Amino acid sequence: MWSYEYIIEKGRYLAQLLRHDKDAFEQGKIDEHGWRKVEELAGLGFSRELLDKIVTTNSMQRYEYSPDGKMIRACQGHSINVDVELTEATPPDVLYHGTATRFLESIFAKGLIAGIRLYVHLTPDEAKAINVGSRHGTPFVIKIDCRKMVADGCKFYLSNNGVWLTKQVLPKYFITINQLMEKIILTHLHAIENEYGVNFNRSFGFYPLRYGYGKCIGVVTLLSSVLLPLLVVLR
Ligand code: HQG
Repeated sequence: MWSYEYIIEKGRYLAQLLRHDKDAFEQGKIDEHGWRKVEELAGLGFSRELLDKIVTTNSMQRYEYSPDGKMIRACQGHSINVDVELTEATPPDVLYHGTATRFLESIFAKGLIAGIRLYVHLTPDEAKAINVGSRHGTPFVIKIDCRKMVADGCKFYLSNNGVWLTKQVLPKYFITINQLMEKIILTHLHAIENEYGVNFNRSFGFYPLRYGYGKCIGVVTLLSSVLLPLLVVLR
């Protein structure tokens, strides 16, 4: 009886009412655990049937009812300061964050920050991360070394709808950046090898990238500033 578009539109409005309605939170209409009365939402155009339809058809299972069915809340994604009783859990070794290329400069400098939301959102599903990123522009997926984060004491929470949440992700945990840096360094190394007919791997008997991109930058700087001019002269 409702069109797909109508349900999507109402779902978006519901997300706003449950995650970001600061006035309602301050007036006590949303409790400390994020619950809002179904009865009150009826006054805002959400009949019980409509709520049922939104809850059951929502592709990401964003909403849940209280056990007695009298209240409803969003599982994650809030900007209002509620405690939705998230479960602390150990994440998979790798999770993805979908963003847009226009944010990368700031993200590479500061890391991933929660912004207006309470947490940074991560997913084990790379395709989903691309979708999330494309909402903001040209998508870019950052791969995160959660194993290292856990080893360093960072906490992760798993929302009831399967989204992984953490307070922030520092750039040192971005596997993507390491990979990008490796690619850039390798490209330069190969270009230098081709240009000067040398093979660093053979010549020096080790593979510099094993030692991390920080040291590699040092190696490349050293090669380009000292050794290469020397090679050119000796040749
Ligand atoms: C970016 C959806 C500049 C961040 C999804 C993102 C998700 C930075 C944007 C959920 C930054 C925030 C959340 C930094 C992060 N500098 N930009 N240092 N750190 N950003 O909408 O993750 O459909 O608040 O990369 O499934 O896009 O709403 O977060 O691009 O789980 O249910 O700042 O929303 O769920 O955007 O999406 P958002 P998000 P729902």
